[in-house]
Amino acid sequence: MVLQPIVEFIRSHDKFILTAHETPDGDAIGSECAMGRILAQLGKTVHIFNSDPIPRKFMFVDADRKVTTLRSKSQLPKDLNEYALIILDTNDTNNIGKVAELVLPEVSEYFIIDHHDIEIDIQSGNLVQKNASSTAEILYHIFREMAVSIDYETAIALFTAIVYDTGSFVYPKTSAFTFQIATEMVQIGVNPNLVYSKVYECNSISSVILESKVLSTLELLHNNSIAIQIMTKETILNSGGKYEEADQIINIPLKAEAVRVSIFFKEDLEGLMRCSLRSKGDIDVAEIARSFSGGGHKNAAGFKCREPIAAVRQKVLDKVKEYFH
Ligand SMILES: [Mn+2]
Repeated sequence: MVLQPIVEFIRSHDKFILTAHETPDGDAIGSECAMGRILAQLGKTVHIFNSDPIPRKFMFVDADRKVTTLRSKSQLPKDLNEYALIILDTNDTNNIGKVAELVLPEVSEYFIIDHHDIEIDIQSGNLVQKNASSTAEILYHIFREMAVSIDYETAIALFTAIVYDTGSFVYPKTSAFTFQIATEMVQIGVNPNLVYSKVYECNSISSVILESKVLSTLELLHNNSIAIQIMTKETILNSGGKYEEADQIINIPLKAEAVRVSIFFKEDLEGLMRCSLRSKGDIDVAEIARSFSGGGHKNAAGFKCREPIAAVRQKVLDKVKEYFH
């Protein structure tokens, strides 16, 4: 891994804004919090701004209560042009929402750290390690290179990010090195059962109701090999749950051996429809997502729907079905 450019980037700036992708997940939040603590340790000024709120289940990771939802310019530091921006867990500047509009054009420089598959060359400095299990895993390499000390809070953030992004150490990019980092984090004091219970057993009751409502939309096609679920704005409102609480529902159909692709259309409260895709084995859903201007990993990807859902649904199905011949 070529670490010198990011080490140099960190050393050469004093003020940082950290951000991650829209609807931040465990890796996005954990990576921001870990990087935030390390930069603070190095004496840097740090702010964390996201376009969407931190999901309730990841609040325990934000020990310093630094993760802020960016709503207006007035929240930003006055000397924004003296700040450098680090974009975590996405390599697409169209995927950072309000930060792209209010921060990106104003900062002196930006740097991307990510592990999603990418085809185009990024213009800015960047560190994209496609084989890494998580962005947090890349951060671990950077921290070791810089010889900073990883304290308990930083270890919790890194461990949670890795647990989330590897589906508890089982997704395809999980490596022996992923386990080595986890071992070290546990040696620092992280309790794996505590992290599990925070991430997977502290959901709201309304999120469970939301899950049952979405699961009832399940449609099975192509000999049960393709599963489709839909969550509308009304479904969210009727359940009392939150958009971000639906992040695991897409994995449920994959529990069936026959299901090889799970497709999930989800509308947020602003009416924006997104399509998430998960697959097992050789079906490359990142390639499918890219044909709709999205992106991701081979087995987990997504895109924003720019056309009516019925039309997108058919186009996605046509693309997916190509993999079954
Ligand atoms: Mn990630």
